[in-house]
Amino acid sequence: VESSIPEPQRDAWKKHTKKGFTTKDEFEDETVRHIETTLARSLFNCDELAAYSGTALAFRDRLIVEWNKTQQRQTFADQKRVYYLSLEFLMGRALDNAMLNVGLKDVAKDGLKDLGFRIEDVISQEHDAALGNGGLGRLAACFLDSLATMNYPAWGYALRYRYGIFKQQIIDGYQVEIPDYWLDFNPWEFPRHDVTVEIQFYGWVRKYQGENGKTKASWEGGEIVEAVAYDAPIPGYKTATTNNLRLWSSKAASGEFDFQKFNNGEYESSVGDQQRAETISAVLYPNDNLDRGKELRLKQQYFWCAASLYDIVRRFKKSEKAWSAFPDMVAIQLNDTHPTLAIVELQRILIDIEALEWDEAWTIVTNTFGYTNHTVMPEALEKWSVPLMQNLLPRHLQIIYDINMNFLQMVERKFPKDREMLSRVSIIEESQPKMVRMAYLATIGSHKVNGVAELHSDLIRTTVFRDFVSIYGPDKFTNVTNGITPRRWLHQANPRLSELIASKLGGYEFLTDLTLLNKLEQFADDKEFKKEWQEIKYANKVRLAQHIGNTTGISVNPKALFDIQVKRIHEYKRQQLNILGVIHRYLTIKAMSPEERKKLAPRVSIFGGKAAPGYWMAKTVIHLVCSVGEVVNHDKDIGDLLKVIYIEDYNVSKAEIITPASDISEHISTAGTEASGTSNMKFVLNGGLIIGTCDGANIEITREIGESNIFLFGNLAEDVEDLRHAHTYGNSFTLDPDLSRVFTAIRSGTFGDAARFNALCNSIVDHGDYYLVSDDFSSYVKTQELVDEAYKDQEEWVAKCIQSVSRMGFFSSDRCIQEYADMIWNVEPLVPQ
Ligand code: TH1
Repeated sequence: VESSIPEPQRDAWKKHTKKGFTTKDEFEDETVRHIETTLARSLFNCDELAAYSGTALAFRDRLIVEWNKTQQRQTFADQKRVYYLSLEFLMGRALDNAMLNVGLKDVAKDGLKDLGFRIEDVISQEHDAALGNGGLGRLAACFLDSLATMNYPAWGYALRYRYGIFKQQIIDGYQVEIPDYWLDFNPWEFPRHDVTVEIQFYGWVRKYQGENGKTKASWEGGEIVEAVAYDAPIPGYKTATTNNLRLWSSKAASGEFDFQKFNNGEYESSVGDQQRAETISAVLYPNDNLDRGKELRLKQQYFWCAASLYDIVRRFKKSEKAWSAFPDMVAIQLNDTHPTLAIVELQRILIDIEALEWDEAWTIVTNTFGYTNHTVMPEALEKWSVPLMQNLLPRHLQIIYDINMNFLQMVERKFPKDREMLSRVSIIEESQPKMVRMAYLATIGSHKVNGVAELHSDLIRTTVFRDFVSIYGPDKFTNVTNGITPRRWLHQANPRLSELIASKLGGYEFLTDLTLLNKLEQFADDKEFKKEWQEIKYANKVRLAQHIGNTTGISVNPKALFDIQVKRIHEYKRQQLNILGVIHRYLTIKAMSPEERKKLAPRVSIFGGKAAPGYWMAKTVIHLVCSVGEVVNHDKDIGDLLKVIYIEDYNVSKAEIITPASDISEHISTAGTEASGTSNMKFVLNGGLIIGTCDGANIEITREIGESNIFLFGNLAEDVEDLRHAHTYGNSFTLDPDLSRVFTAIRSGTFGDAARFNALCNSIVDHGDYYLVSDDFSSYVKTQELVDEAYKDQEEWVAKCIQSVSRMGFFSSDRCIQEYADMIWNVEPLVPQ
């Protein structure tokens, strides 16, 4: 449908085109107008939530202007776009980010003050957009920020979950999950009821004779669910580029809602169909680094991939280019294997619907896709049962078999003598039932595969994808070390530090070229600068202490060393090692004389993070931390020397308060298990030091900031296999006496719930200690003692912090996006004007 306004009328149109506010007065005007008319409130009943809503709507209007222009510009430019497919986008709050990116936060601050509000109170009314579990989802959000800031024509595609990651309450020391219904009032999304796609499930495949006598296939029958697009603007920092994040929502297809049934009085079954369709986008699966193989999850994946590809193909077809030009116009990045079906769907569209030959289609497909691997944890590698896929996606399963056949024939030609190789690399695992290995499918269907930190990329080349390296050669496999956006994680979360840095560097250019931070290094010995630096850290700790006081009732001393571990709770991340260390510290203090105690550096051990609802051991760890806190925090012998805090409901907006307040943070995964980690980068960028293992991006952080600025400990990845072997097959297992003392205290009921905590101890003592807690315990404890010592010399400590921050330039997500753009996507920016 041609919908553009005819030339003669365009002047009238342009006369009324809105530019968006720029002054304080205009901001107030817009905000009050929204509060009074859009929200139908007045100055007699405008609470902070209404003030937030009005402010958000005023900023939204401003974003829309540039958003529309950006989309037009990108359409006219007719150049390659990037599509980032991710089942998770952990966006957090949008208002603060929008204010800073368009450079009008100060205007809003003054305007809100005029209207009777404090900007912080208004900002904190916003509900986090929490469509993700942890690092993988937050990485996708940082990438969107960088893509827009660097003016890349890029779209994000995801699902519009009605419920994001659950909210966590800690009740009597146990995690309780509360549904996160976040769509009540969401000014940032735009329903596009005219952008819909019909998505098919189940049914059968009909074979028929095509025009040229060839056998063709068509997917028929089954049921149809409708995908409706919802769009959210993604503003770049200090640029007019405002990209689009498109979220798909499921509903019963209009033709499908059975009015016949409805009119016949079968009300319930007709409503049931409706609800079943809506279930697809109802809820985010709350597992981080774990695949549970549920049918509804597969439905989500296909629904989202099919809708996104339909959209991408529709956009391409408008350009009327030849199909062979598709990879010149479209780059699709797969965030882990969750969107792997997009590969199969594009092949299906090209051969079944567009009638291309298999080989021609497959060349287009593989040139279009890139795949990012984020984990080597075996339980996280996705596999779908063949019978499940046969039932839900019969045509896709056939295409997967054909992809596999072609691939295996190629492998056989290349390695004719190696029969074992074929079963090792087959997409289909010959198990009972047979399984589709999604990581292999994603690798075979992409032109590049990347890991997310150097160690991780080396590991995947030598483990999961070893055979594929010999088949395709090493160039198909590459590394793009993760990064974070300095806009949110420095400028927004830590405005005072950002301002201090800007005052020394002569402006805020470092926010778009983080390597400029290196000019800070010369101030590492500057007395005055160090004092200001310390004051800011202290103020950030006071703020966190207030949050802790308000939410837990426990008062912590902001002068104490803040030791923080916040991330999803997982055995491989080893929160258990941390809490066992805390117990060791507690027992050690208890055994000290008052004189000895006086020499100690007071410490606050802060934990936070969600456990997957079905992960019993992770929940046990949470309970242990809370139980230890209950004892330690009320022990008169201990006082300020040790406090143990569990921060409830760790999420993006809490991270913005927590990260700037750390002295030391813990990144202590078993070597070789944490693909990258990204909070390690956030903490160092905010002037905190880290204690960590030689794992993930810790290794590159060490290389950049220098070994003397990080507290490394523990066994290396290369030794993990032998250590595990020794646990299982070795003769004797002698426990470190300190760890033994800790277990004795736990088992004797010092912290209550001895039965449950026994199981945790036993996983280490009797059941193979898969995560090597016992192997790393003593070096962990010793390294923590080094931290205590180092913290006493504040001059030296602050110098380390400044030096570290000055060397963090590499870890900007802008650098990642540059690498993806150059090495994988081959796309150019489109700079406004
Ligand atoms: C995480 C990795 O564990 C982490 O090390 C990395 O920094 C982050 O991704 C970003 O690259 C992962 N999250 C998930 C979530 C699911 C499945 C696999 C992974 S890997 C659901």
